[in-house]
Amino acid sequence: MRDLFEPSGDQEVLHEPLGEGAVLLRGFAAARSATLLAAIDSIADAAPFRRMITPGGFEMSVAMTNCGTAGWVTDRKGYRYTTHDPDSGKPWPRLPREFLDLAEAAAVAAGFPGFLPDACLVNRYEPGARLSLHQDRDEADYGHPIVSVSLGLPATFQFGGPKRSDPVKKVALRHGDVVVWGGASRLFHHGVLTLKDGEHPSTGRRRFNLTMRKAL
Ligand code: MD6
Ligand code: FE
Repeated sequence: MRDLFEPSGDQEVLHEPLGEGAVLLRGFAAARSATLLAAIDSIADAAPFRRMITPGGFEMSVAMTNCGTAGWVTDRKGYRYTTHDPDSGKPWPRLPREFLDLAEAAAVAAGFPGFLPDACLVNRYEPGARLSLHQDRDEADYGHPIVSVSLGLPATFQFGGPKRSDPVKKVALRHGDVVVWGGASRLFHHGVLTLKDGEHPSTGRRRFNLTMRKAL
């Protein structure tokens, strides 16, 4: 199944279904990547990337920060959304207009009109970083999709099923790719394999991932 459409201007984008309600929009954010990366720099100036601690006491290999009315955090007390950055006590930086516009456009392209995120988790991977299989279930209403944007070095994404032990499909996510994920597979397990070393013209030895959510 191959479905072509126009995201903006004359750029062609490939629609790849990943599962029920999950679609990969190849290159959807490529034309806006410089703006997105500049916004990530501003967010990190106000709320620096940090490696959070899991409830089990492990330091995550992925460094994280947030913007929006709510931000996702983990520490010894558990996983949750907070309105303030626990490191500074300040509210998370605002969700930039460019993030909101992209999230809405990608959601429309994937068949989820009217998506308005209030939270964006920003992940930063350096070579060796990985994200083990997990579900995103700290949001109040699973009826909303999640819009995920990959920037910089490519990574292998694992897309599993409702059980942690379900087989996973491996998908390469590259600079500018967007995944919109809702519907029946909203609670499916997923993860990111260990980032391989490399050099990307826009981000150097790094991968960034934005996940925009309606958390509250
Ligand atoms: C990442 N993404 O790509 C991690 N979660 O770095 C996620 O964990 C994720 O891409 C929920 C929905 C989409 C995602
Ligand atoms: Fe996730």
